[in-house]
Amino acid sequence: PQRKGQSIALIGAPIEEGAGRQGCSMGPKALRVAGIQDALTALGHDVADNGDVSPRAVEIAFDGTANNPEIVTGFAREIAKAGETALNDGYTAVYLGGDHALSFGSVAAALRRADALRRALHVLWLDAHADFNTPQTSASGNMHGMPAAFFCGEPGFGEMLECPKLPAARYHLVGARSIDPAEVVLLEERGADVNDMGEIDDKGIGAVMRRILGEVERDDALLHVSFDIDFVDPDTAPGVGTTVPGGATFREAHLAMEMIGKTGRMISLDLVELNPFLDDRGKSARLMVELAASAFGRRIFDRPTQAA
Ligand code: 5AB
Ligand code: MN
Ligand code: MN
Ligand code: MN
Repeated sequence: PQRKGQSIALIGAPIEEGAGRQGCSMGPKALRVAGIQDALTALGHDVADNGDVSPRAVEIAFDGTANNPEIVTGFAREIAKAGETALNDGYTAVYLGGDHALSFGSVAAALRRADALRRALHVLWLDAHADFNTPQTSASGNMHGMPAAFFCGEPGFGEMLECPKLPAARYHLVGARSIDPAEVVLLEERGADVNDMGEIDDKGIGAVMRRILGEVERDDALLHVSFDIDFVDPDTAPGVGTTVPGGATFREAHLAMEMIGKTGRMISLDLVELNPFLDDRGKSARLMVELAASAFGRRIFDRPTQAA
């Protein structure tokens, strides 16, 4: 059931070097201006704003194509450290991105925490993309397209970061509509759980989410949710660099987040890929805050008889 009165830690990660264009570094500020702290506090949670991580570049290189590995690695390590500390102190972590390369760190923290508790972790990846490239497969070299391959244990990331491996079957991609050919091969070979937009159109977001969250329940697992704003259709959420038409509606995203909240199993949430430079008068930032609130218990009408 939905956990009331949680302690939530906001962790800002102004990373943009994982993306192909600038602007995501303004994301944490935009989410704060859009009222993330007040929205979660209003739901009865205790919300601490831990500020932004400020990493140093690390000397590192990968074989293949990977842009800005030094600063992306610096961010990943600092994010993992800040996240692990928050989780160990009993907080639910909410990462304010920043591009999706922040998840190298946030998922590492969640996996370390789950390991320490001897619990399984599932990762729910709400995204137009699979983010399953490696420096060997990536055509762009942009590292925001790689974190899922990293934490599922694909080789090629050297000494980037200490991270327990996630079995690919516990990587649940929802909303996909742009996957590179090499990613398709890898996702199939590793047995990742890919749910594309066709699946959502055919079965409905409710059925897709119910099946995934049922697996989380079955494993008595913890859940990390990674919300890439490009999961939502760009007409609804224009503040993104990598727009792909045919995305989730506000209502689909809303239901998904409510269902996540009702499990009471989410230990951490990424809010990523918001590019305020491309946004329309704060529309996408506000949408992200709304959807985060849904995952933390905001309901239109809470029927007492409604099954949790
Ligand atoms: B995002 C692409 N697969 O690797 C690549 O926005 C896009 O975090 C990656 O999901 C998109 O460059 C990364 C073509
Ligand atoms: Mn992504
Ligand atoms: Mn994406
Ligand atoms: Mn993107």
